[in-house]
Amino acid sequence: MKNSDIAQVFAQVATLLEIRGDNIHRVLSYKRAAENLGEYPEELTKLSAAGELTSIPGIGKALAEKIQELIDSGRLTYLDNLAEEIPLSILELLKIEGMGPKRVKLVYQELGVKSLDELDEAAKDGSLATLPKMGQKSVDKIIAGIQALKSFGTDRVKLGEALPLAEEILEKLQKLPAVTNASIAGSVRRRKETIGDIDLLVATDDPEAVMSTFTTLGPEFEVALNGPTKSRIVKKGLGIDLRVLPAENWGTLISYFTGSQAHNVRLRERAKAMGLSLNEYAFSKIDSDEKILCPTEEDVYRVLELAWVPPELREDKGEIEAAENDSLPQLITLDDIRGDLHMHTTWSDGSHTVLEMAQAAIALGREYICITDHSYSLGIANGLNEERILAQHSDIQQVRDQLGDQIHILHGTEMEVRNDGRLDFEDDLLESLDFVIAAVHTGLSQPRQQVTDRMLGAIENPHVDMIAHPTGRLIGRRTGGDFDMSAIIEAAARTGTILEINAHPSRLDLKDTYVRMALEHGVKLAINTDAHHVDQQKLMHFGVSTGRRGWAEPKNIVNSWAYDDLIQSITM
Ligand code: DGT
Ligand code: CA
Ligand code: CA
Repeated sequence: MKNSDIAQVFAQVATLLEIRGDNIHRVLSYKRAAENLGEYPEELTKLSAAGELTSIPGIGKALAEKIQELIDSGRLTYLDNLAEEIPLSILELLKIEGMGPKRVKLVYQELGVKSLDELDEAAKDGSLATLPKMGQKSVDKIIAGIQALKSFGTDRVKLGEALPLAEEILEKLQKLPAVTNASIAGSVRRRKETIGDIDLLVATDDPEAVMSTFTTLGPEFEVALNGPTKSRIVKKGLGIDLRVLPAENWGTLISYFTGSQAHNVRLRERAKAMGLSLNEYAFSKIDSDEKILCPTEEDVYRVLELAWVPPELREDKGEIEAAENDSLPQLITLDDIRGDLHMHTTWSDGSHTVLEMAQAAIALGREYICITDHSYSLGIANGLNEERILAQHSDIQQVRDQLGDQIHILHGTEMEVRNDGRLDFEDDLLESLDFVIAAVHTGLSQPRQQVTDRMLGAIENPHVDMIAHPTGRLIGRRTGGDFDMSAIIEAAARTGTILEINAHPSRLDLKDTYVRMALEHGVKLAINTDAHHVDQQKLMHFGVSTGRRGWAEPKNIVNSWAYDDLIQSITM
């Protein structure tokens, strides 16, 4: 049994408990356990054999016994008992926008709905609309949500899933002796937020050896196509293409298969205007048979008299013109990032203490972090009230004293913007904090004007420094609030409020296109991990990629600034 399988069982328990309306602390302890187990770097089966399961953060004796039962028998009696009360199949209903735990429970109890298809039916035959607090608008939203899930959920996967798999396979191919070049291409190289299929490229003089390794990676991969220069394997519905050419073709090969298609069309047009044709093998002179080989990608752009274009920009959104005028942006890089302004600890729903989060940040080379636990009206996350915020202050001070000048630790909050637009804390308290984040987590399905006004209210508050994950979307799951983004961007620019690029691969919010829009209006941005676990601090690069796709430079990203400059900017 894999760690992720065990984690999934615990996540199911947490969700079933939540639907049942169980004690919040119990729900959270299973959620935390699921997170810790899924991300645990060593195999749990090995740990259990050594009797060391309780050394994992968040795993006490009772949970360790449950893990043991799973490893020994492949089942968990506790989950089986819960599933007798509430069928497991209804968990998929939670993936639909507008379906929270309470509604899922209601449709099951009142209508006997326990699958997507049954919910679809109930929505369309009118029975769903008979439930309390369920107007026709909600019903329509649910129908749309089911449709979105059906198309979105099966077609494309998140970059956060595709990139690690692509890197894992690439590493195996790179190790082969005859491989001179190997790279990820396609939308993964461009770091699009969702991926249709993975594209891998290899330059070698021994294609057979490469293909044979690629088509025998393991039983989880189905071989869909096995050719001399092109093969395709499939893992759980996700396709992985591999193309192999000799090293002399590498530049044109990687340029061609990185795309995007729109960018390639522009490159070919430009080639044509210069009397050339361009494909994955080479440039060819149109009036003769002469070929121009490009061993590197830089060569391709040089032939076209263009500056090399970073893959994240290759969408035909002005990058060709910029490459022509030598005015491409100096994009933000992971190395530019100095701090992380949004993270959680065990004070609310995080898995690690302030000290552990700070130490992990130091290990990643961060110069500053901000501890931003949830505020009290987000009960599900064990949010802090005023009293606990004050208590947290001494905790943070202690860690500052202990770590000295290794890192700056700011004390902040991720404060709820409540459904009626009021904020969780009074101005006095906000004034006393180093950094104030406001966030909309609930009521995201409110009408456009209402949900936008709530956000604008937070932006206009002089104590609010930043808006977290501004649209509230979860990729592939819910589209986020129906915000008037122009109004929000205008207000953020005018008030100097920072908008976040949340680096979690399920969020990437602001998304690339809004990043670009915000920058065009002079909005300051921050790229934060929103880590609930020490390991999640490593997800920063996904946010950086999103920033790059939105043409962000270091000057636009406040947490790439020196500490003193950041402090000056937020206390202004
Ligand atoms: P995806 O897989 O939907 O996330 O997006 P891409 O960009 O990875 O698209 P994919 O896998 O169809 O092709 C990889 C790149 O190869 C694409 O960006 C441009 C290039 N390419 C080569 N031949 C074709 C073609 O016939 N059609 C398209 N659409 N792209 C092609
Ligand atoms: Ca692809
Ligand atoms: Ca492909």
